[in-house]
Amino acid sequence: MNRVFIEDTIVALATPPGIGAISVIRVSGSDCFVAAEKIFVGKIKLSRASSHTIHYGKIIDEDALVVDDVLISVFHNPNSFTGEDCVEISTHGNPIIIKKIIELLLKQNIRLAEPGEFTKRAFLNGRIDLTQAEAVADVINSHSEASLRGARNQLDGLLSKKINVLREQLINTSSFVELGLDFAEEDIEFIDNIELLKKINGIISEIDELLATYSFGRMIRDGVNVALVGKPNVGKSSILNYILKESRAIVSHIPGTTRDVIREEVLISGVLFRLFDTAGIRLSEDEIEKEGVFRSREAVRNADMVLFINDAEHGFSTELYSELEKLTKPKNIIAVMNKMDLVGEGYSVTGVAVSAKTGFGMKDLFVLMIKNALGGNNYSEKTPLVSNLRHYRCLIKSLECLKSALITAKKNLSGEYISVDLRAAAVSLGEIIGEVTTDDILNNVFSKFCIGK
Ligand SMILES: Nc1nc2c(ncn2[C@@H]2O[C@H](COP(=O)(O)OP(=O)(O)OP(=O)(O)O)[C@@H](O)[C@H]2O)c(=O)[nH]1
Ligand SMILES: [Mg+2]
Repeated sequence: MNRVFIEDTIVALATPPGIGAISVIRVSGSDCFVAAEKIFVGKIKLSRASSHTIHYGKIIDEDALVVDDVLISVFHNPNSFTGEDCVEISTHGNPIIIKKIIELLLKQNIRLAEPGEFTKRAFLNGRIDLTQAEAVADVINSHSEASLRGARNQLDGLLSKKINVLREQLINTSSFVELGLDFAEEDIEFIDNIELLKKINGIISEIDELLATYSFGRMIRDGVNVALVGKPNVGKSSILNYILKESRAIVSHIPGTTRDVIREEVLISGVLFRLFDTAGIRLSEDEIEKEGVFRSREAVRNADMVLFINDAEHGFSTELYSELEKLTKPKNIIAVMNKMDLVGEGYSVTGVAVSAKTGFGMKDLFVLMIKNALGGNNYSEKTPLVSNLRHYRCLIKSLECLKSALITAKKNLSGEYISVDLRAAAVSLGEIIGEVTTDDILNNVFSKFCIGK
């Protein structure tokens, strides 16, 4: 679906601002060759150069002074990232040079790019769909290997392909229903009610499957929020420090040491964990500690995973465990027994046995944390994952329409109602891949990008 894209030509620095070995200035649009040629002296005219070739030369200013020697990469439409004619100028990485070259380009028929505008053009020119455009931002912003793999999965179009298949099925089904309406008087049916119910149910369960990947997809993309909670003095802060390999939180033998929630990030096996060390939970008259304990409970509510820490001196607190079960899903709780160095063999343990002092059992704890984060799912690299709230919401909308279609079909009501719902369900799926868009959706998606992308 290559749409012809006649727009102004845009320029931006594509590499981070500041000093570096090289910087890359990106220019995209129909005037880019003419504009670059005006400031470039090289062996070849850029507009005549083949696509995907690189050319050495000098950038000169209005007084014919050399600004820098550069390499210019040439891309002819439609075979560029944006789908337009495009040049990328590699310069020495000095902000003064960059400023000068961009100024020289701006004096021609070129303007500064808006955030995400290169990617937006790639989308509008049909080079990528909307989920892939969003994945470009995710790839750039990934903080862990796992989130990078998730973004890669989306950029490769796994989600788009799945959505496209479902959307086509929906459109086909509603076409059959509509055909039936046209031939209602002849009493010809193109899809019988049983077949229709089967189709709708099939698509509902596929959407359910996609929705089920969301909590995993989101954790992989944004990191896993882990609350370290337990009674005072069990060694929560010691465990945090052990995991971080630094003395981040104050540790003392006095119960009630930690008051504020302490937040730190750590990568374990390529997954980002955001750890929240909290105040030990107990009844306290102390105003500050009371607030700390209040915040501990908040941390449990907001966590994807709870490390419920106990110590071998005092044993497992069933009463606090019951309280935690009310604050979060039990499957999110990992019971940990700390201070195992203080007890002999044969001590019966509820949970993972560890010692923050000696490091005993910590590897087992990490394995369990990873396992819990993956939620027992056997998702492979090829499983389409939903990790974006916008996609999640569109899927929910689509599901609601399908459920309404199902009710109508079960009541054997007129096909008109069914087809309206099926069409609406298809529109919601179309919104995910950008087949159906509004300016609001596009602005929302692309404003999150940086300039130059
Ligand atoms: N022997 C032994 N002592 C430990 C271990 N972990 C922590 N401790 C000691 O237990 C005491 C309490 O440790 P903290 O890490 O401050 O405990 P906490 O759970 O953060 O306590 P609060 O912040 O008061 O709720 C300190 O004296 C630690 O040195 C361990 O594995 N073995
Ligand atoms: Mg503490």
